[in-house]
Amino acid sequence: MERTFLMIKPDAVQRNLIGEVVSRIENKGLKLVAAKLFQANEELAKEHYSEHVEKPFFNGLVDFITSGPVFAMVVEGNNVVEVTRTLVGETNPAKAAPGTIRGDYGVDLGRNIIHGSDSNESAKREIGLWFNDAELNDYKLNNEAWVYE
Ligand code: DAT
Ligand code: MG
Repeated sequence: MERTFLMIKPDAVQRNLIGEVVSRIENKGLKLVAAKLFQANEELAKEHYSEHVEKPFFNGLVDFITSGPVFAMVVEGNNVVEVTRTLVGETNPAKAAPGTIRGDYGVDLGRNIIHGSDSNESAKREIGLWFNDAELNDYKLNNEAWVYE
């Protein structure tokens, strides 16, 4: 089992979409290991998006992500990075397929509803930035044998 970091962004929090998005993650069969509504400061936002520091959209992205609370999550499952990136959809909601979270709820690139780690290494780094060990819950869901072969 792997873990990934997912974050419902301030646009989706303001649009009352937390429940809708979390439902999709639960319905998929994945397990929530941690979750919190949390307003990031500039330092955390810059660290989280440090791979994009040279991009022209970096400052706007940091402003957006710190503009209100996000709903940060750690989610566990087999192959969870790939599974959740597929669930989330393409970066630009205008191009994301219907049925994906971004495809169903977003329109503009800078208001794309949710973040999901893009590799196991990013997941590890991002989980460590947003959560401490005591916030990560180790438990077993009793439906696992019905999700995984
Ligand atoms: P993703 O969130 O799909 O991993 P990314 O890591 O390339 O995409 O970019 C991080 C976020 O930055 C993305 O969710 C939205 C924003 N973004 C990406 N490319 C952008 C661009 N060309 N203009 C404005 N915002 C952009
Ligand atoms: Mg990314």
